[in-house]
Amino acid sequence: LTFEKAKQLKQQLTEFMMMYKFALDEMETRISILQEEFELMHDYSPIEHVKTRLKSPESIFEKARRKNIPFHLHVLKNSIQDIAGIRITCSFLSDIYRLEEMLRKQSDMHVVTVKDYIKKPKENGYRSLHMIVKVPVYTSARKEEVFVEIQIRTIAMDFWASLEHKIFYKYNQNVPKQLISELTEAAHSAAALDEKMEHIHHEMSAVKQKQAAQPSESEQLQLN
Ligand code: 0O2
Repeated sequence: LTFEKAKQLKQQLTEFMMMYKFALDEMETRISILQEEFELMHDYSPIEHVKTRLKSPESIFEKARRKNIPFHLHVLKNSIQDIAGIRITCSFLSDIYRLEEMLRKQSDMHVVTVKDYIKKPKENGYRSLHMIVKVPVYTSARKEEVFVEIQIRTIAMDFWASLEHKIFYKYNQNVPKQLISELTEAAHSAAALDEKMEHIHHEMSAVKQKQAAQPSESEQLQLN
């Protein structure tokens, strides 16, 4: 490997990573527009918070090695679809699907796959809605469709997933049986909490609608 060749490879890797960073910037803007619009129209925010992460070149190559994917940038570009990741935490279950619908309606963004681990949780209890989308990124030289993985979940799902992730790494993937069953139990409790919160949310919305349909006290006095 000559110095010139090494310099060229480094430049190619920088350009490769740059497109994912721009794709995340693009997605963040789109999501914040949807959030602001929703807040103005419905008087509450369906999104609690948004977090983005860019896979490091090391973990991209590690994943490629694990999955037997050749180390060529043009192959990695099509085979590894979660280099750019965005995680959206919502308050309520229905907000997750509402957000999915809003994203699906964006005609210049292509939804590649959706994995619904809420309707069909993973065996360990993991729940989340995963979408792989292709978002257009324009640079001075070209337009590129870039893969982004969007994970949408509730606060309870996020709470569970972050603890499970920590435990998984702490025990270097050999989690004691007792802890696994406790985690699964906790996942069921989190799911039950989400159902309960959704129910209360619906009841609140019904009350709000009823109040909006009724004349206010001053309007009532004027009527009399
Ligand atoms: P990170 O650092 O969070 O991104 P693959 O991505 O190919 O390995 P697959 O089946 O295509 O696997 O992906 P899948 O099932 O859609 O899930 C990938 C991501 O979802 C993971 O990314 C996690 O972020 C999250 N996830 C999936 N299952 C679990 C789980 O059981 N527990 C927790 N805590 N998170 C999960 P990474 O790359 O593993 O890590």
